[in-house]
Amino acid sequence: MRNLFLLLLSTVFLTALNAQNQLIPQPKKLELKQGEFVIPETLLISKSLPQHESNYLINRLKGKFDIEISKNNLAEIRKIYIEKVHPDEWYSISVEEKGIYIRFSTNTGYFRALQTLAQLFEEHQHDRKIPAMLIVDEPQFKWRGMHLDVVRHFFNKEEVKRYLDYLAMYKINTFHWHLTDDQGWRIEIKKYPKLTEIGSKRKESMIGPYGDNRFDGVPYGGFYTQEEIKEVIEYAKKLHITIVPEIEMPGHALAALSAYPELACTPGPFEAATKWGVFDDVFCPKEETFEFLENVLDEVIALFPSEYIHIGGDECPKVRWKECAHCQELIKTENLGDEEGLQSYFIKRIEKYVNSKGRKIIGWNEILEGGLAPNAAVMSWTGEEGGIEAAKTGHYAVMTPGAYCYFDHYQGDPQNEPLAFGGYTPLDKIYSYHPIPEELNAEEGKYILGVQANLWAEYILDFKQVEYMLFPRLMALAEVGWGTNDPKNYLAFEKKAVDHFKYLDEMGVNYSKSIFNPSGKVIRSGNGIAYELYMSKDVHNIRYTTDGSEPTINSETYQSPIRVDRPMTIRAAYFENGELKSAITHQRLNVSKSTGKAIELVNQPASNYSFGGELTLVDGIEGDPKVLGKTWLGFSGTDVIATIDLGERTEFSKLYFNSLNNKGSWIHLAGGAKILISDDGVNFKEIGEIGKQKIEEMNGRVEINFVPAQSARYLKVEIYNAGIIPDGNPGAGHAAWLFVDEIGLK
Ligand code: TNX
Repeated sequence: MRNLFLLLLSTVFLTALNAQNQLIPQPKKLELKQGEFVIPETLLISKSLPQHESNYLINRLKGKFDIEISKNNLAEIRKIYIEKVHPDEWYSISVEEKGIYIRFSTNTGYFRALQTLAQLFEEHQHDRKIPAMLIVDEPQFKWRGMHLDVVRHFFNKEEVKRYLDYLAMYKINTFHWHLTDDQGWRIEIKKYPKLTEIGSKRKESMIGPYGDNRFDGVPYGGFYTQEEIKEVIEYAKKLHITIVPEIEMPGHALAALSAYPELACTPGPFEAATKWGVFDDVFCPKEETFEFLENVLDEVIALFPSEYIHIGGDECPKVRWKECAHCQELIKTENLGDEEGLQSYFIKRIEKYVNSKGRKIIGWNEILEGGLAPNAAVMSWTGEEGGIEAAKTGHYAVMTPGAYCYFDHYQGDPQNEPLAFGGYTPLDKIYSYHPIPEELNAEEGKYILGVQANLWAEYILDFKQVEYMLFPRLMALAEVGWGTNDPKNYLAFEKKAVDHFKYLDEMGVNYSKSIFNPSGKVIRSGNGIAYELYMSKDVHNIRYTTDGSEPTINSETYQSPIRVDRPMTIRAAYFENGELKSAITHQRLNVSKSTGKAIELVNQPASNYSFGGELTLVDGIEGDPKVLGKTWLGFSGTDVIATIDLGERTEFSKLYFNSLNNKGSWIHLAGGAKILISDDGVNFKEIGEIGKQKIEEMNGRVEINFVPAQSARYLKVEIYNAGIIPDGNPGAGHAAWLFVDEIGLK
């Protein structure tokens, strides 16, 4: 009897807990209470609540619930009172047996409350009872942004509105609209019609991986008229989303120059870019350029009501400025020192203009180079350093570091994913982010306006793929920005996200199911390697094979890391209740004489390109050109100097390694390599060398044969960085990246 009672009690308790577990972003404070609100056949919303917003709820839940605005003051959903004392986005919801009471200071607060309410209703669509509870909620960050690049590929106004719908559902409040770049100008400017007549079109587009250098031969274009822009801004306003437009300068300007070549330092002619990357032809800092940009900004400012105007500022090569007499003269007369000073002068002038119109500028972290404009805010993308520097000097910053916030990166093992930019940013990675870096004290931390994720569209061909890259990562971003993400409890968050999939299904959203796919990584095991499978779900539901066959429910159950003592392909899949739930992942492992041996590096790889540490170089997995983040080690400006201890004197006749060629991402083939051996690990003797030209001929798949065979215990492999990126390449003037993988020995 007592047990039965306990059982009943725990079921009651569990139901209570289960009854309310799907809110994303998690509210700041949620207390469950006794009792429940039973959802009536027709639910009335008080007519004293802001009606635009109430209509949103009615539409959002159409077909699931019958909701009406009341004719008199009798209603189940009621406003308590409006407290002007709270911040805009603050709200509280009290669900009681008699009704649902909402408090807020502004219509925005009410709208955020309605998102919570919509999720509560959806969760209880079938039992039609919402447990009594009190929610008191507000975001930690006031900038919770999501960006969309409509240049590399164009998404029409209806698609952009749909995108805004998605952002609103997860309480994202800022939409960063990337409207101009090298590959196209996408906003009508009345004073300069050629910007769209000519600048919105490109001859063709790059297809496939950057390194393939292939083009489709199909003209591409698209832009928004000012009428369409207004329509989208109106739409966003109803969703309480601010749109921050971006007009890129001084770099990423080829499309503008194709229409108005006189704004460049050289005569042209120019064409909108057909490939991705960074281009040398940029706006020339002459008077007519400033006049042009000010006129463009006038129209942009008249359209967009946002406090901030994004002026780009990233990746501006200085090659043209170096050779331009006017620019050099300007550096002298204005005492700017060098081209970086000139970039800073450029941005400061634009800032002054934008400020004179009552607005502020925000720019990518390169606007720090040569000195930041006085009132500018920084969008920190190459890492967190830009944001830290800004905050420490009293400037506002939005954090959007590539390693956490780039939704153009892969979200699962690349072999199961559509082609993406590179990198590896799975759901748990974005979920683990905290926008205020530890380097900042409390006072400085206040300058972090918030967080944003970016969706660059080089490899995003249509809106279905936009959805795929956005979901479910948008949900994690939402909690990061709301300040309620709890990385220790990632699995609880993942469960909520999976629960939301059914709503996305109902809406026909093409979200990614990559979290169901098992991932694998190589670990050391004895003096060799083993392959460990991992995923956020129970790994014991994984079945795998090593003989090349497809895993089925009858295949081996995964227990612990699989010993890899010979070349093999491991195939694995996740099953639930006997049913295949994931893609079948596969990994080829090439065991050679160096695989799994102790390896030491003199220079360390960059932290965001060292996924598996130095073992990556001898883990039996060949670097995959499709993915930069996982199978390679990436070194910025430095050489690979690796010493491998083979454990005992070992004979070998061939050494091989891969060096990646991806100039668009600033990754250059190695400039040369040397092989040395030793028996004591101290005194090394050179046994082979290979030059830059040979490496280029082999396109980075380097093989060195030894006749006669060599024998040694220690092996030192030196692979040299290409140095400074030469002019005419993306990133010219910066240190090249060297990406190396798999040093094999046969
Ligand atoms: C860098 S992020 C860029 C973009 C690319 C993106 C691809 C930034 C300010 N510039 O032009 O699309 O990388 O991830």
